[in-house]
Amino acid sequence: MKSDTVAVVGRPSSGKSTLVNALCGGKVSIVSPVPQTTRNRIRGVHTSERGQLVLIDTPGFHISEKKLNRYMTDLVTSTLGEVDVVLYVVDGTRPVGEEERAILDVLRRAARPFVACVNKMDAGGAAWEGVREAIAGALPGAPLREISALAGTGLDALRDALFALSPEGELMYPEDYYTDQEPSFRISEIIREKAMLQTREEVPHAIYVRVEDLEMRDGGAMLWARAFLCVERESQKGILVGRAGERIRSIVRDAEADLAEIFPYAVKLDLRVRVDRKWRKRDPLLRKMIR
Ligand SMILES: Nc1nc2c(ncn2[C@@H]2O[C@H](COP(=O)(O)OP(=O)(O)O)[C@@H](O)[C@H]2O)c(=O)[nH]1
Ligand SMILES: [Mg+2]
Repeated sequence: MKSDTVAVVGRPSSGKSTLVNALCGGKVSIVSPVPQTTRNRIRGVHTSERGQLVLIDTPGFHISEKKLNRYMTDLVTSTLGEVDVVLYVVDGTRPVGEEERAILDVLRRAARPFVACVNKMDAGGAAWEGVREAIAGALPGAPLREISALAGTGLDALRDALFALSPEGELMYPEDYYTDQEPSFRISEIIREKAMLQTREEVPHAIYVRVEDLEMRDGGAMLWARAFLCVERESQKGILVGRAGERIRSIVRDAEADLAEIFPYAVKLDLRVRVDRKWRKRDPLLRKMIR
C-alpha cells in the first residue's frame, strides 16, 4: 500500500480547494471567487486500492505585509517541510507574474518531490505555455499535468503522478474517511463560505465565524449550533443582517442545506452577527485561528 501526505499549494484562487474537493469526492474545503477564502490547513483524504493520499489544502501564497496574510503565508511555508510530496497548483488562465515567481522560489528551496498541475484548462488555459516554461525552469523534472478541477478532467493522471511519488505505508485514516475536521470547524467554515458568497468588496475578508455551543437534540436527529458571524464594523454588520434580517436568514438557509449533506443529521443554526473591531490585527486570535 502507498500512503502519502500531500501539501496543496499555489497562489490565491488557483483552484486548490476545488481540486482537494474533487480528488476526495466530497466537500472538504470551502470555495469562493474571493482570494484568501481558505485560511487553515484542511485535510482531505482520497483512498483507493492503491492506498491513501492525505491532501492538505493551504491558504494561497500571497505577498503582503498584512498580518493575517503573513500568518497564512508562514503556515504554507512550514507545511512544505512536513509532507512527502508537494502538489503545486497554477491557474492556467493567468500569466506568470511576480507572485508566481516568488512561490516557485519558495518551492525550489523547499526541495521536496513535486507534482505540478495547470488548472482551469476548461477555461482555455491561455497562459499555459508561459506557466510550463516557468515550472520547468524552477522545478526541473517535476511531473506536470493539465487539469480542470471544476470539470473533473485530468484527475486520474494527476492521482497516478502523486501515487508514483508516494512512499509505502499503512493507511492513515479509515477507508470511508474524506476529512478529519471537527464538526464545529466544519460548521464555521460553511457559514463563512455562504457569508462570503453573499457579500462583496471588503466584507468577505472582514468575516470570521465562531461556533460557541453545540448540542445534539431530538435523540441524535439534529445538531443545534449557536454561532457568531463576526465582522469589523457596524456598517458590515448591517450588510450581513440585511433589510429586516433578510440576508442573515438567507445565509442560515444556504448553510443549513449544505450541512445537511455533510452530516448524517440535520443541523439547526442560531446565527448572530457581532462586531469585533480590528480582529485581523490581534496576534492571539490569529494564532488560534490560522493553523
Ligand atoms: N473555470 C474554472 N474555474 C475554477 C477551476 N477550479 C477552481 N475554479 C474557480 O476559481 C475560484 C477559486 O477557487 P478555489 O478552489 O477557492 O481556489 P483556491 O483559493 O486556490 O482554493 C472559484 O470561483 C472556483 O470556482 C477550474 O478548473 N476551472
Ligand atoms: Mg482555498
